Amino acid sequence: MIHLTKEKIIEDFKMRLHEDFMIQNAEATADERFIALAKLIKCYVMPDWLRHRDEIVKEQKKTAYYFSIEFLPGKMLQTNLLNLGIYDLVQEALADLDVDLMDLVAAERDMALGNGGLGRLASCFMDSLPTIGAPGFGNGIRYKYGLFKQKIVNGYQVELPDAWLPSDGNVWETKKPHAAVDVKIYGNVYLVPQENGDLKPVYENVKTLHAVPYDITQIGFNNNVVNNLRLWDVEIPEKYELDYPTLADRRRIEDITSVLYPDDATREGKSLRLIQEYFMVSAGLQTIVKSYAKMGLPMAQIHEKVAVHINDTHPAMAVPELMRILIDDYNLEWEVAWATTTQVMSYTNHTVLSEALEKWDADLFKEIVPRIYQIVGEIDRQFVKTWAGKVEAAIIDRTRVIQNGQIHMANLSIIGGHSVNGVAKLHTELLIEDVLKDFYLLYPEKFNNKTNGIAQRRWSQIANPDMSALLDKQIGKGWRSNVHELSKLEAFLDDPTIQHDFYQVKQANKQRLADYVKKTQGIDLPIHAIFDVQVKRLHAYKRQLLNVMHIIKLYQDLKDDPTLDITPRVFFFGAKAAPGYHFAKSVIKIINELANLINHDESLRNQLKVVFLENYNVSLAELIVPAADVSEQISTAGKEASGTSNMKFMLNGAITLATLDGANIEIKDAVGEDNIVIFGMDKDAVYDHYARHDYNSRQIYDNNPRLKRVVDAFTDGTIPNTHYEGYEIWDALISYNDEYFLLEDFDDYVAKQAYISELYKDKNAWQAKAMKNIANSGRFTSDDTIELYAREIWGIL
Ligand code: 26Y
Repeated sequence: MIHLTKEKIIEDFKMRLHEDFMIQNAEATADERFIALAKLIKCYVMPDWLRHRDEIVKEQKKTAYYFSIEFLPGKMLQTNLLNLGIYDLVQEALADLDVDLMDLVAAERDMALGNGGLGRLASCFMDSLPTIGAPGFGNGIRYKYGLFKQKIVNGYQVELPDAWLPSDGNVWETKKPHAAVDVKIYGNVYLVPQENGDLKPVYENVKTLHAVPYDITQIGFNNNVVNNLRLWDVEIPEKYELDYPTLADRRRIEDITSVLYPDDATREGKSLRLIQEYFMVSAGLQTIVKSYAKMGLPMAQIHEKVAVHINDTHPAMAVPELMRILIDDYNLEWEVAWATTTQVMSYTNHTVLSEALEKWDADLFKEIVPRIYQIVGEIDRQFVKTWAGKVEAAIIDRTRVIQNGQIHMANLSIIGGHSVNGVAKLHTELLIEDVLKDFYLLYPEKFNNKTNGIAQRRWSQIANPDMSALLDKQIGKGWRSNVHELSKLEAFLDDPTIQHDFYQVKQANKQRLADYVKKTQGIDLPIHAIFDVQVKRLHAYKRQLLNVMHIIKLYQDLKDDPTLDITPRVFFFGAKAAPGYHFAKSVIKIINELANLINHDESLRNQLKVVFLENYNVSLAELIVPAADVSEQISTAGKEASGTSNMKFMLNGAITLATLDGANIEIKDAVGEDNIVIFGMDKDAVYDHYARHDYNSRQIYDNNPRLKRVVDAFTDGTIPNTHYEGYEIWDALISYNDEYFLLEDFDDYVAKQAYISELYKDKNAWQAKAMKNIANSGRFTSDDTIELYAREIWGIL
């Protein structure tokens, strides 16, 4: 990057304001200043970006393309400044102009083109890929509306559109009209024999979409490497304007990149979703193949220069789409095309929940992507032919791509690629032993584990500047570029002065969160209380409800004995429920009504507070995570593939309260059994219940009076305004046999919560544990995770 001084930044910044807004700094708004600074950053990185791209082309470097239907970067300003190594310099330059950098940060909108873990992981990888110097680019969709904005009205979740994209575009992106490609959907396809005997597809009545890319620079940490995240938008091609004569026709096309995950309850919603998936995959692959073709190497060896990653099954059509391009456009034989395609493709599974294993009705598939349907049919036939007679017929029936008129996208991804990975050790084990065991029999060599990681610079240096400064003081600044140096903190765990310093930092972070809650909800929070946090999507398996049951128990204890002293606690929840997920929405209503009840009950003497934080997103996480004392990771064992907030909390010194699930197990291995609080059934105990069909929640309820009282609180009027929701929950727990084993795990959970309350009284012991978590969090850096993908799956390093 060019050499920068404070003076130069000041001069350039003023110039930007003049040129773009015709305004002097003193009169500019935070929005204008943010845009001016962002444009300046783009300008500064441009030489690196161009150089890195040229280098890849010139050296013909193998490149990985991460295909994902979600990216969840949050804000980019601070990360970009930090990675460029100009954070402090810019902060000082702005201060000279009487501008607070944080006001500019506040002006940036969160880019929330994702739902949760999977999208956030994709963005952590976008940060880590350039950081390790790997040629790895993202490929996704430029949604006009990201994940909905959550409002809580009368305790209920209300979803509003998240119009994150300013009308003149996102300041970080660059539109690349010259790189647009056409994507064909609908119509009929016939195979017509050519003179040489080959069959060529002829299309009729297709609809042609114009895919226009927007590129967002992804800046490596202090290494002058800049990669690219390419997001596709749809336009109506001028050439085919007549195909879309009415406004309604046009709108239907624009809808394709309108919203992340349109409601798929209707056939129309489903079509839109399928079109989104194909649109992104086809536009991405056409571009990739074109740039490979420019190298002048044989198409049959494309796998030597290109790796395509299928992030969950949404981009699984990458397999038949690459086959289509190689066969139809480059005349490769099926076998040759298949050999290279399977070496190009790799797939990550992010869930064991059967409802999330994507399937499409063959009829719909055939209607929307007729040529892809033909190719999938051939993939299926070839698969059956390959394995017939070699393994039991039943195995083939369960693993083939087309079954009972449905296309199984996970099967397509596994058969069509060379690598299948889970996202934590236990998750990968479960894939092998249970969910994908038939595939493991066929292709054991494809399976591998890549435990998730997080962009640690964001979750420490940016989100927790006070802790970062303290770390600098104790262990030097080396940890900022090599996060494994955090282990140096191990030497100070028992030093009371340093413990106290970390305690002070935590308290200051708690105060910031408390101020936010006061400002947004008018609730006063005691910061000497334990800040106990559960933030993640709302889902039955994540068991927010178990947390609620413990709160009800504490409430009942305090009401029974008004003189009772407990370690004061503030319980924080942040969670969005899928718009059509009824049960999850009822849990949100219950939490809000319980919060209302508890927060206004003076007889509790401020010992208990409950806060539901509206519209949980990446930016809010940056405020919450540094303020947590306790990190709730309480999913039913075997259900949470990995979890990644668990790693963020650990890095910020929270104590993990967890089941032996997902990456919690690896956190336990990292910090030792004494430094994590584990409760409840493990995966084997859960699976034993499945095998024996012997779980009986009613029996547990009948035999445990304390638990019964808690469960009955949902229906006996304890929690106001929740008559309907209370019965729904009671039914789920008792009438429908408690699918996620809350009742069985309840007693142990309560006991371990009591242990945490005791532990918190000993500030030194608590801080030693908090510091041990920080010291051992280095292994969860996504820089290391992505290095393993780069070496072991993609072969790009
Ligand atoms: C097909 C559709 C129903 C679908 C939509 C979203 C399927 C899956 C998803 C998203 C899954 C997801 O976010 N999974 C999470 O991925 C994280 C990153 O690997 C994990 O840490 C987390 O445990 C997992 O729930």
